[in-house]
Amino acid sequence: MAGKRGALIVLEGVDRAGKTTQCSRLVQALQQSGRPAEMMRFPDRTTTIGKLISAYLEKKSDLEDHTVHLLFSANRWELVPLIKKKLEQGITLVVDRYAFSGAAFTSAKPGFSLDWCMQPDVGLPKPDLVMFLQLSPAEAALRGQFGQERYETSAFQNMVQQKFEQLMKDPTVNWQVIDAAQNIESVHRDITAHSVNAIKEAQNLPVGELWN
Ligand code: Z5A
Ligand code: MG
Repeated sequence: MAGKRGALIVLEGVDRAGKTTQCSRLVQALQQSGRPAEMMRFPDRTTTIGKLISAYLEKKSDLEDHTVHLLFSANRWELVPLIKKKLEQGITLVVDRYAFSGAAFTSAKPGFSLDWCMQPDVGLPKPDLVMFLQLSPAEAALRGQFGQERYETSAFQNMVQQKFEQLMKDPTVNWQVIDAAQNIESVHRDITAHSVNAIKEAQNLPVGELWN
């Protein structure tokens, strides 16, 4: 009998919402309960493409806006064979940002439509669950100042939040909004409950294609 596949679980949200914290906690909890799980993050700054992106985010280089958008997308596509292999092996992948960040961040720039921004990621492995960690700018501010990287300003982050809200209206994606203002433990409990459900539901279904 063929083994059961793993689930593709994505965490999205604004700056300092706790995505990275919660991805690691979730992977740990799944592993401890006997469910094989691994973490991935986008951008994956370790690849050749990822290094170009990282230099851009750190403002060590400038890239034309369309170009960097396509690099972020290419950085996901280059990992698709690995994503598919892990899912087939029954490993659940917990992913820190995905195509939704790609579309939300570039479409927050002047002159970019959300539709254009989504196109390069059409057909990526479709997440079985996307959790949006909701946090107001006031609550994010309590977690410290913005960092020094590109995009880390309140005007830009407000625009990004609006774009995420547009993306969340899409009923073809399994969105769950999580109240990220709760303490780390409570957020973790919510996220784990949704994930365990998604793992159960995904195991006998084929992996879908995003936005297709
Ligand atoms: N980007 C793009 O343009 N296009 C794309 O396709 C993709 C990304 C994929 C890279 O971000 C940038 O690239 C990002 C989007 C853009 N630009 N911005 N902004 P990144 O993922 O590398 O960013 P980061 O440095 O990891 O920051 P972050 O993701 O915004 O933070 P976070 O992961 O959501 O939060 P955290 O690191 O887990 O927590 C932040 C702090 O809050 C930390 O001190 C925690 O201890 C604390 N924390 C966490 N949870 C709580 C709770 N519940 N209560 C209190 N304090 C908490
Ligand atoms: Mg992070």
